[in-house]
Amino acid sequence: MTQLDYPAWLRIEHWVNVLFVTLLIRSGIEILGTHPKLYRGYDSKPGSEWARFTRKTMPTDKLYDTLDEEESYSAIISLPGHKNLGMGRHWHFITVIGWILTGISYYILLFATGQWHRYIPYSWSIFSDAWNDMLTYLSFKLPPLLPGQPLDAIQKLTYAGVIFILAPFLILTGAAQSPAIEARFPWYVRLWGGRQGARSLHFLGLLAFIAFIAVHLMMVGLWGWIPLNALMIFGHVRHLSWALPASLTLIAAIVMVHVAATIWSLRSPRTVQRALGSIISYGRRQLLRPMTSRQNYAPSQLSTEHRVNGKPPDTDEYKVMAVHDFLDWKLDVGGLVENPRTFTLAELRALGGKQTQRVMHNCIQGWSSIGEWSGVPFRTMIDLVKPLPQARHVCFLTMQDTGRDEPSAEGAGQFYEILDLDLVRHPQCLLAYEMNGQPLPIKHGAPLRLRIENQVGFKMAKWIERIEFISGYRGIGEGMGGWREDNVFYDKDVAI
Ligand SMILES: Nc1nc2c(c(=O)[nH]1)N[C@H]1C(S)=C(S)[C@@H](COP(=O)(O)O)O[C@H]1N2
Ligand SMILES: [Mo]
Repeated sequence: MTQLDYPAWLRIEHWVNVLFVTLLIRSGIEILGTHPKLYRGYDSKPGSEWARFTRKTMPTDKLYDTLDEEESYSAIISLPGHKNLGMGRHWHFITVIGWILTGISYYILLFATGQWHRYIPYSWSIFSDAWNDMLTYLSFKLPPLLPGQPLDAIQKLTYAGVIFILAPFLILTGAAQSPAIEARFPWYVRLWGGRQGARSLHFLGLLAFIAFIAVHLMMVGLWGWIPLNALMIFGHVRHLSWALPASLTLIAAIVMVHVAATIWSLRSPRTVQRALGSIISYGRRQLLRPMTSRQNYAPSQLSTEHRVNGKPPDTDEYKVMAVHDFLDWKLDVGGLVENPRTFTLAELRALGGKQTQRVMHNCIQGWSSIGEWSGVPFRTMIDLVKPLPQARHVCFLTMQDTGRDEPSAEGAGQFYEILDLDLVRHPQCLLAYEMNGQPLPIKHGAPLRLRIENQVGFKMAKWIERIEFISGYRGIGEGMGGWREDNVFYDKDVAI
């Protein structure tokens, strides 16, 4: 049998893993804080949460939106803290890429070198051994190690569980929260008991990981911090006196990375967004972009309540239009097209080819609901206006001025979002004027909003008044691809 020593790759990957897992935990808590409530099933009906991490109560007598529910957590527990969902996501995703690559190389090396003997049990007796170990620990003694192995039975089982079950479980429940994956493989969401089920399980996985870390640290202390750290740092116990300073130095280095990431994110979020976003977007585009939405939920699955994000235009002009059922409203479609057009709502309705889809809405904050939307498929619009060859993106401009309509928002100016042309050609990309068989309600974007089912909610502009085909967007707003990207540093490619 292979000698179960501590080869260099094992030691290096152990410490890299400590860095990645702690970054994932803190950035994950940041993401949780933006909608600090957990639900079962598919949707997040207000009041139906089984856990909440906020003391805020929401008004029942006036319209509030989901940004009002957001919590600001301290940077001690979240990365970077203080309501920075965009930054939290950048760190979560960049780290998960590194974590998955480390994990894959770890699996390969484990099996290639025979080190898997550490973790894979040989016989069923390991369970009774583990039980005995547990009793031994409870009587404040240390149990025997397995013959020829560096671990006792309970440790071996726990490590196997963390490496082969818990880590993949976290990755799988994470993936189940990607709108692109959900849209393409609705059965996969069902597997986890729905979108909110997956989110809740992802959270329970986090708790399990935290519990593991706590017990692991306790065990290392119990069995001997110094010799075990010597093994995990140097691979042998010949320099015992260096083990304590070396382990403290490593821990300090990991803390330094956290502090640097936090300060960097709070001081220059734009740089973090650009640097991390470009790597993440690349990966996401390769993996998730090709996924086409194939959702068609049953009418019985429609959510009875839909949360709202964004406050409606607060102008007399809009209110008068609303009173007149948007008779005076017009949609301009132009930019780099052969046939610029203007439509009234009646003209849009008369276009024909009305499409209806029952789909799940995923807000970047983590809440979801299933709704039925009807309107003009965006492909019909493309055929009508005929984009010129140089058109590569589409900009959706709205009647909402965030500074005016949502003074608590972090940013100001006209809300707009830009999507790549290949995305809006997807079959379930819709200019919706109806929701659940009724004219679109004001809070959900009347008279016209976008539905793009393999993306996160913030790309689906509500209260649209103009659509422009463009060749690039660096000159628009802050040049990041939308109001949210400009003002709150969200990533542009939001298929997860
Ligand atoms: N004009 C405008 N459109 C918007 C928003 C906004 O603030 N302003 N919020 C977006 C976000 S973040 C989400 S999740 C969805 C919410 O849609 P709903 O309010 O109909 O549920 O709208 C999107 N469209
Ligand atoms: Mo959202």
